[in-house]
Amino acid sequence: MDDLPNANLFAALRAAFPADLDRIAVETDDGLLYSWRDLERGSARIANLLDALGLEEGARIAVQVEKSVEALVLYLATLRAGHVFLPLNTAYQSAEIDYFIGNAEPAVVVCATRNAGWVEPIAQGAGTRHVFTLDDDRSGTLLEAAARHGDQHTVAYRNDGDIAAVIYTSGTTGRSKGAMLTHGNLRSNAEVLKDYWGWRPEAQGGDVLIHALPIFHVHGLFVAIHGALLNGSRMIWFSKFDAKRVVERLPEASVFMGVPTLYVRMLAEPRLTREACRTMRLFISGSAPLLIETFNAWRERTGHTILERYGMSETVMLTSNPYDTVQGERRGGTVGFPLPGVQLRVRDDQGEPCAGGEIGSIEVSGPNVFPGYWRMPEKTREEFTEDGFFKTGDVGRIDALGYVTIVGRSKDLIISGGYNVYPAEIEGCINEMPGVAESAVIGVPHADFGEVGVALVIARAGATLEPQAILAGLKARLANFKVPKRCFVVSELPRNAMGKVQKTLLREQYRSAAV
Ligand code: MLC
Ligand code: AMP
Repeated sequence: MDDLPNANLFAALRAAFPADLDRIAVETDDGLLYSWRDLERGSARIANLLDALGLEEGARIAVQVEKSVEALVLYLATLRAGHVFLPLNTAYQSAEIDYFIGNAEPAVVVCATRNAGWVEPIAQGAGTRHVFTLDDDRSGTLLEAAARHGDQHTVAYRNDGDIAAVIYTSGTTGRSKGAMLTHGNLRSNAEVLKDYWGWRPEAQGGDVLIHALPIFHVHGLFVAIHGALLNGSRMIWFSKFDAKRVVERLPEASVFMGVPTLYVRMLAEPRLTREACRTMRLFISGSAPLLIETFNAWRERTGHTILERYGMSETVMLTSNPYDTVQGERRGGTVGFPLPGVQLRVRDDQGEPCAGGEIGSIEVSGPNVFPGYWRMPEKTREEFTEDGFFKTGDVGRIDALGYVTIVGRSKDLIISGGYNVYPAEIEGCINEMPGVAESAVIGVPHADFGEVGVALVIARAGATLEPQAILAGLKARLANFKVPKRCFVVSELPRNAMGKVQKTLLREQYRSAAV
């Protein structure tokens, strides 16, 4: 077995570092410079620290910290040491973190110092042996402990099928599932994208990526970071997205990746011009539908055609509009073609293939598709077909030329500013509030976030409910992006013959509620 090359994703990323390790790898928006040597040595020190903890095979390293280059180094170190990275959205509050840590049973938890007071007891309760802190000002106990370790480290040997990361994705019944992604899933996808999106080797001028997404989800953590690292490309690193600042830095960059909200906000900046984009090679959008209006406005203003792609936590990237015009044009409203190696099919309710552009359920397979959900074998079985295709829960069609269009979702999901919100989770919280008989949460159009949640709530007989109090109650318990933007107390909800709430009707009725 040891004769096989090391399939550890870190080994592939490290092999792409430029020969001159003193060159700049990451430049933060506030002017800090990190060389490739800093990434190499910093990840070695943390990997040595993890090794010294004597963790068991497959140990999970759960991380809820603000975005920083040190957090990126922690990710690299976790891969390097052969452990499983488990990133958590910084917006999650204690009840949410309690669930993730309880479910994942991480060996190590890394959190912000300001949260340690409540994270530490949760971690200890779940049997976690090591809790470290990491802040976005290069401080915290993790770096203090790592500084006592050496800066040379041999990359742990891993097979393609070994788990590299667990990404929690909300479940339709309200409880999140941890999608396990292997070194092989992540590496194969990154290699395909390097080629498909034409990342430029240094000899051809190289690339500079503006990284302005959070690093706790697939888009910012895998697609963007792996893209740059696997090409040995510099990143301009924003700890938080700021449309004005990003537009100001465009003339130093060549690649940008964002969710549609980022494009909407940049279009509102008067300094976004063709001239500002003169060095840019590629703008990529994904994680949520890009409105055709945004696609057209961007082309008109900048002269660039946004490349829209489609993916998910369980599969990393699945489809992409073409980079190369030889393969076809980038079509607004579509997510392009299945990536090389990805099989994507559309089937009807009977499981029959949809022919001639008919709409159906999207199913996928390929080296990028995850092996299953963490400790949920039954859920995993349900989500795969008998012949091994993963049911995405997205509804779409494939046209005669092969372009895939997502037309909706069979899963009851709201995508708000690129974050997923599962109505069942919000409804569950509302239904537990005193005086509430029932609730329904729906997604409605929103100019900035694309879609936002609206809650419809029915009071129990004799109870009086205040919409603002309901929203405040949710804010105290849930990550802020999950809190509906509006709440209405209603006397009834439309139902079908089976008694099921008809959310399609509600979405129509409340279409303009959040505009
Ligand atoms: C922030 N708020 C949101 C929100 N983000 N509300 C709904 N949806 C969102 N996405 C709310 C906050 O609760 C707060 O409300 C107010 O807006 C301001 O908060 P903020 O923190 O200042 O917002 P901002 O920093 O401007 O964040 C907006 C954003 C961010 C668009 C930059 O949401 C973001 O980075 N989104 C990207 C998500 C992402 O990376 N998705 C990839 C998933 S991977 P209040 O009331 O508290 O003031 C995936 C697979 C794939 O899907 O295909 O890629
Ligand atoms: P997540 O669970 O956060 O990984 O979100 C994945 C979901 O985001 C997919 O199943 C799609 O519903 C949606 N998605 C990702 N990219 C796109 C896109 N380009 N257009 C429409 N929906 C998208």
